[in-house]
Amino acid sequence: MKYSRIVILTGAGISAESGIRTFRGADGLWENHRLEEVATPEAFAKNPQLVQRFYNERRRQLLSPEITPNAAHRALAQLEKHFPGDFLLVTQNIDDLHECAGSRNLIHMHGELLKARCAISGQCFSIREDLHVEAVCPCCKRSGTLRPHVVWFGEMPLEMERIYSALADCDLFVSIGTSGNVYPAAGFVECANRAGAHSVELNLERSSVGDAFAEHRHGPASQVVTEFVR
Ligand code: BV8
Repeated sequence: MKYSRIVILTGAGISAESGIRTFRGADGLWENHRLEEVATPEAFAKNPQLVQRFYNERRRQLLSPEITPNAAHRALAQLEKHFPGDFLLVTQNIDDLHECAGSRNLIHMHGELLKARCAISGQCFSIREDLHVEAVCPCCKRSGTLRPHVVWFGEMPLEMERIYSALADCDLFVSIGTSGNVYPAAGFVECANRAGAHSVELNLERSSVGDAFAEHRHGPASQVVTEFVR
């Protein structure tokens, strides 16, 4: 591969073939609520049980044994392992399938489904059998202070400085399995183009920001990603 600094962005589409529903594929609906109505601090303040149910249901699905990384996750982990240059994987997904496939240099810009965060200290805890979000917080010993460690609409995504710095310096930007509907992630391709990088969209179909990419390969991620990294 003739590149030396790669940034990859993934969205829900890379986990679709592992059995995790995408947002727009399911009309972005859950119990007749739009994602933008459930995944917000206001929704959590107004109806914490509804929001907890939303995340508990997705956590239960993610932890079921049949949900495993697919060939696209594995191809990215192999690329990172053998690529001699700089490699950064930024995911919008809150599942742990990239880690399970072996990816290491990874940023979860929208947080992680399997973690809870103390609203007081900001400390994060892995959600396990004996620690769920409704439990007493291990650090402040109070109940009601834990929340999903997830970035909601209107909240600042994580590690944005590190992401923008990598985008400003990359010579290859690859976007995989994202509809390009959610910002600031949907704007990353413009940053890469300004850096003079080659930009590639690997997706089932052209995304909302498809016109900004120099190259497109459409098809299921398990095929187009494995072919691209070959
Ligand atoms: C913020 C965690 C302020 C929760 C999520 C302009 C600039 C800045 C902000 C905004 C802006 N305009 C609007 C905003 C506000 C808002 C926003 O973008 N709203 C949208 C609805 C218009 N953004 C925010 O609020 C963000 N924060 O702006 O803070 C700020 C910003 C910068 C600086 C200072 C302050 C926070 C957004 C994060 C919200 N949290 N997730 C949870 O998951 O429950 S977003 C959530 O939805 C996901 O993380 C993901 O990002 C998004 C879903 O998008 P996709 O991953 O693309 O999934 P989708 O289903 O849409 O598409 C799947 C794609 O895969 C499809 O294209 C499909 O064709 C394809 N596909 C399907 N199967 C396959 C496949 N591809 C390949 N193979 C297959 N088999």
